[in-house]
Amino acid sequence: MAPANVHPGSGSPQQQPSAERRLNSLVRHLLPSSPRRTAESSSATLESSPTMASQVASVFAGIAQAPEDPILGVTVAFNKDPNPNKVNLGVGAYRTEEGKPLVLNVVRRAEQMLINDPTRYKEYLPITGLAEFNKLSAKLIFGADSPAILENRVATVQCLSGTGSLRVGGEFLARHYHEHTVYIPQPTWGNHPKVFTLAGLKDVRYYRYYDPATRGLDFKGLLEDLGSAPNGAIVLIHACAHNPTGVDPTLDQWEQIRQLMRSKSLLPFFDSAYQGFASGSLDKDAQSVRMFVADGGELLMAQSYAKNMGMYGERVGALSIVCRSADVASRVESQLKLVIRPMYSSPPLHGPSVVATILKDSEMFKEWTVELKAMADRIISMRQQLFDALKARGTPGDWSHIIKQIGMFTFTGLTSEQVAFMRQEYHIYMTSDGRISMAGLNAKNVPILADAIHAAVTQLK
Ligand code: KET
Repeated sequence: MAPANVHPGSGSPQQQPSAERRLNSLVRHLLPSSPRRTAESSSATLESSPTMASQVASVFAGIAQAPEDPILGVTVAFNKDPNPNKVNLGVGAYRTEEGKPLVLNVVRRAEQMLINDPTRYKEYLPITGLAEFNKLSAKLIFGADSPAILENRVATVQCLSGTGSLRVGGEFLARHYHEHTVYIPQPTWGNHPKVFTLAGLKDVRYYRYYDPATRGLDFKGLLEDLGSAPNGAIVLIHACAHNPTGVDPTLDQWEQIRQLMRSKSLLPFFDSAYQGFASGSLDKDAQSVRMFVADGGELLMAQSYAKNMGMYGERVGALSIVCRSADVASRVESQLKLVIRPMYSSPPLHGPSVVATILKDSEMFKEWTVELKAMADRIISMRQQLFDALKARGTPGDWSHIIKQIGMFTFTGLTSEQVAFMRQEYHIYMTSDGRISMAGLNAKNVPILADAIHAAVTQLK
């Protein structure tokens, strides 16, 4: 049956795909007649009429509601809370003393320079990203005088922040590395097991890392677990500022870990999401990684500029694979391209351009390190303030781990019930494992948090 009125220019019924034609005809049949109903207006009516649309069963009808992400879901819940005094200590994102997100001055300056440059265009980047950014990123983490860089043994590709770097690295290993067992610390960033499993490394296992009794490193457990791992297994290592525990090995412990791993040919996969946030020094925070590079062995490195340059939403990161020779590195890079191209083709341009502008200019680089140190120092002062506030309240328990742990988080030891209580009664939001993002604290909300912790530990034992 031909439609009574076809709007000029809307195409003849013969040009419409047949399923759409049948649907339009059904709508016309079901709807009360109107004087001028066209093919265009009929389909618009279908879409804008919830009653009509809901009468047709969805092809996705069987889909279950997925749970929110354990970390990013905290922000979703926080945003829904109308309480004006609510506090978000969930996601690891830096906030100023005024509780506002921070764009570093040096980043603003670099962005302005890029905008003012009329020679810049928006062509696709190569599959591997911005070459200059890749070189500078490798130097930042491995050191400008790194033998691996000088010998051209590093394959670096720009990726979508730390997560994307882990994912591309994981998929590369799943395709080209003989061992698919990957060891991650217990506990670790919640996304690690999912990223590796979906990348094709299906055998994800945990190694002991944290001892709740001492609130410190379970060094003995760590050595035992890595010692009994199959030769060649992949080991995910937090380069510094371990998330969520804020507990890092000492240099001496790193050395023992390195020796053990190399003796068993365990392949290190470093995750560096917080370079500069642990100590305030970029070089100091890269020491663990550089020890592993110095021995000439191979490793993977996932780097993120989300936290240390505040580039969160720009998704800027890099994956570097340190190889034994330049020849191997070049072949590795060629295979990384085959992982990336069907995934997202090529990475974005703006973020790495900003980062490269800063890294290559010694004066801007210096300005960055000053701003980075200021962020790290503010977090350290929040640790002291929270510790003092709990002491002043006589809150039961030893809270010295708040000042001992490093990086963005404090792993408080609060139970999930206590966390739920604090959300309910004080509108304080944190992850259910008791992790607090210290960067979300300021002089105004520290007393509220201390009151909440005090109430939680005294009322819910
Ligand atoms: N590694 C670790 C250890 C990490 O904590 C994060 C982010 C990432 C990688 C990924 O960051 P990216 O933005 O992809 O560069 N952690 C914080 C944010 C998040 O969960 O996405 C967090 O733990 O709150």
